[in-house]
Amino acid sequence: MKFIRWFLGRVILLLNFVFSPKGVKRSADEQQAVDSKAQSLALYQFEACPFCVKVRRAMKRQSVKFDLRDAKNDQTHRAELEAGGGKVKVPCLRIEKDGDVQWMYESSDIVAYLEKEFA
Ligand SMILES: N[C@@H](CCC(=O)N[C@@H](CS)C(=O)NCC(=O)O)C(=O)O
Repeated sequence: MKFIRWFLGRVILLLNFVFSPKGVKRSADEQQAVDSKAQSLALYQFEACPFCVKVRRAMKRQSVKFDLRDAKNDQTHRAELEAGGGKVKVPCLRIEKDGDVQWMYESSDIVAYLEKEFA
């Protein structure tokens, strides 16, 4: 069972690599504004989780980069996610705004948020 899960994870990563989406092109100034806005975000994720791949593809489409935190192997990130968000479920987007922190679960909500903020 563990091997099948690992194998399917590799297939997902391979397909994601082969069919990688194209990122939107912006002027240097616009991209700088996006990069600076994205500094308030971090994604807690597992590398081969299909829902996390879905969110990373949305990031790629929007040409937005922020911290990817491995909540599977990195015990510090895992503990941060559990303490802040309330559960170890991924993907989870950590959004920091005006000193407040919001933890957003559900890949579809995260993708919709990225599209609203960066499209
Ligand atoms: N409906 C969720 C599903 C997320 C999900 O099932 N994530 C799995 C990893 S692929 C997980 O975190 N499992 C741990 C758990 O549910 O405790 C989404 O779209 O984000």
